[in-house]
Amino acid sequence: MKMFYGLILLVGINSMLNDSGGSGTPIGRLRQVQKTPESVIAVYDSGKARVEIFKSGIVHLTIQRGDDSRKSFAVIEEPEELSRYKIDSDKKAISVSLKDGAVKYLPESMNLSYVPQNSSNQLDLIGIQFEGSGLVATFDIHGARNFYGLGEKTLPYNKYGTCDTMWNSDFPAYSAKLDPLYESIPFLLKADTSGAYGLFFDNTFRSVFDVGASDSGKLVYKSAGGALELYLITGKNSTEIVQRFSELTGKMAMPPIWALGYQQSRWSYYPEEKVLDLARGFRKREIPCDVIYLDINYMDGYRCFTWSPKDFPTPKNMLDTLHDLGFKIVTIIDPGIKNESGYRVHDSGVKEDVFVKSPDGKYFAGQVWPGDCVFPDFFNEKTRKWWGSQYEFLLDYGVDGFWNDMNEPSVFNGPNKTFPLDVVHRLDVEDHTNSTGKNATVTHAEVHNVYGMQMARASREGLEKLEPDERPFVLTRANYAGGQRYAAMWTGDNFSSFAHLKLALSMFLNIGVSGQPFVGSDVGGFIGNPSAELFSRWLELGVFTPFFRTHSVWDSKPREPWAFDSASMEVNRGVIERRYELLPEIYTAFRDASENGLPIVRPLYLDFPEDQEAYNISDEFLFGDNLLVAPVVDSGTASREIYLPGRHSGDDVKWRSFYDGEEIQKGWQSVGAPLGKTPIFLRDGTILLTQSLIQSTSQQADTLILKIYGTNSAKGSSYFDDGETMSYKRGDFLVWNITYEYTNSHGILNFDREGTYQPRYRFLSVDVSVLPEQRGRVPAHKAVMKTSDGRELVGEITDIRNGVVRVTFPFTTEVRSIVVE
Ligand code: MIG
Repeated sequence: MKMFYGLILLVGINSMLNDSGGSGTPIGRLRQVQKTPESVIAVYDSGKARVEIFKSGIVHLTIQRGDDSRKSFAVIEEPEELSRYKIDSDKKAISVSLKDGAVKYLPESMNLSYVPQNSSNQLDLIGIQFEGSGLVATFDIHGARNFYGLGEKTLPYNKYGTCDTMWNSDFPAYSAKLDPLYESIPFLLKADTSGAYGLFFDNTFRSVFDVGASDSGKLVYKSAGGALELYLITGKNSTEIVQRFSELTGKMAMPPIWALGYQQSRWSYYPEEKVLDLARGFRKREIPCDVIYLDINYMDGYRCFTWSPKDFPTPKNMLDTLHDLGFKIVTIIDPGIKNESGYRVHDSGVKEDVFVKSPDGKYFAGQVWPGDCVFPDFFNEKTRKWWGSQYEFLLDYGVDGFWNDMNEPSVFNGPNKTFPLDVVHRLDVEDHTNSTGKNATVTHAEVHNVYGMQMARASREGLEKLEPDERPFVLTRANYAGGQRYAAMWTGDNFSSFAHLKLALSMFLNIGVSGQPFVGSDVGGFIGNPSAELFSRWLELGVFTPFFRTHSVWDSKPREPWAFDSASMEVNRGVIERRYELLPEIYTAFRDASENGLPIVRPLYLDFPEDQEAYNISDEFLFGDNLLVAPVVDSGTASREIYLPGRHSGDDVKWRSFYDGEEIQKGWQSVGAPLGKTPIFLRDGTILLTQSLIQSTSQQADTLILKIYGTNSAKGSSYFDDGETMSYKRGDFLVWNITYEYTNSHGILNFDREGTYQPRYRFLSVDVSVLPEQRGRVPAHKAVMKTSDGRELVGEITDIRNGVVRVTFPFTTEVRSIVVE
């Protein structure tokens, strides 16, 4: 991917001794500045700096020792032709003017400055030191005090004043202060009312972000090795920056719709009869559920790609029955392969030579669940193909999706619970070039943070190959920037407490702006036992969590929605039902995220960048474009303080209660929130798309129900496809843009259709007078649908409840308009 024009003669490291430039670095003095079609390169005695532009708005600055380069694991874009931009370069300065600001690199001092167009917060790289094998880069942040992102992090929500480490780590029952955790996304978003920028440090070694913690005016970035690989992402606001970051590193693929349903997990449900009982338990009690998870006990002695002959003697029958009951099954798969000859996965891996090796050329072995294990080296294609093909075993039984755990990697007896740092990974040759073009290995120290992402990649690519027309579902615990392309992720082994419920949400918000929309936490907390109240409250958040799964440790008490008392079962059923009623909105939010890269669970500041208050709120969020959710994250309360944004921004947003359409004032206030009644709000002017109840996505809902939350006008849009195959990529989808106008005592809905997909609803209902001020005003004497094929259908009033009138028609995508009078 990266080609260098003008080979540089490597000068020995000794040149640093008589080195005057580059603040004492082993890079030496500036020799010359050269240009290629895509880059400007400053050549030093024994290193170089390179400036490139990605995706109009991203400046990529590399400062490195030597001449090696490695293909990024995260970045999927190519640099653009520099001729498209205004660039001046000479030995004094390389200056780039972009729409949102000016970036200047000074080759002599190795400093960089970014002067945004509309912000007081300039950013300057004021020093870079290469120390030992590592580097330290210091930035003057010019008074900026609001930083977000950095992926899966505990610590305070606003990263200013924190020190965060990138080193994928397995820490069960982590505390709210523990760092690092399972995944690393070295992307930092500065965002405040004056403007925003993003900093992506695409260096996969252990690294640390000291965001004003040691020196209140500085961001200090340290990495244990490699180069400064800085992508400075400019844009007019944080929304644009997050979008550009997702263009650079890729977007979530559209998941199968069943992965949006409610999911039930436990370490572990076994044996077979227990799993079947669980499934029947949901159906018997009419609590919707789509997926059951099998944790490590389904395997034979924890050997991947096997079934326990004792506890799962007839897996095919079990899966058939579960499918008949409308469930999908996800099984866990760990990277550790039992080091045992005679075990077919081990033997074929040895034959194909896919396992990670120590420097002495022998396989590295470490202890995990199966005992002594060897580990696939997911960094090369041969191994990834081998790994991917293993899934055929489980697919043949009918398993639907896969859960990759322990892939930090976590090794019970490894140094620091992982691989030794000198373990050798074999890269794809084309991913790593040096002057000889041959060096295709790296040490674990360099790529530790990417191991989990490459495992998820191997899993996804394998499934795509085995079942090309199915959308894979892969869940991963460890990940790196760009990993949203391969898998959903969950926040690992959290704890049953209200503090962790609150923490889960603030983690989702930062993970979301770091490019990963498909995220969730173990509902109820993995370790410990939630009270009935905590569990119901966590389910309430779960309804609006992209990945919605209850999961708990092996010694936890039962945690099915009915496991507490009958009153709480009723609450839990109602909460889970809401997920299914809102599925058209939720599915549409997934579609939007897969196209625009924005989070599904979205911090308020993304949509309200001028509202100062929005930057401090980590216990409320926007869900998709229309909803604002303020879950209760404290115990023993039936109300909460909420903040409705838009007060300072001069824009004309108005908020309404989801439940009765009442208008709610902007700003701070207290609202009622009894158990099961999550505070949910909508933007005034929304047509909300909901559906009648189903018990799982394997059923077709009877009725699509439009709810109009607008006085004089409203709009809504919804995306539909078959929910499981790739045919949407061939155009088989439907996007409906719907508008509503109220004039002359008529309400008129207009439907605009794109795509050919035919949803199989039987009825289309419209709740015409959700808003209190419309009750009586739209009495719905008569409602008439006109279709594009010239039909006129008279709607039937099927319900009048609390003054809300529901009119119902046969469902047809030919609908052009509905007039209510
Ligand atoms: O060492 O598979 O985070 O969800 O239940 C523990 C057993 C291994 C850790 C995962 C958790 C899972 C558990 N696993």
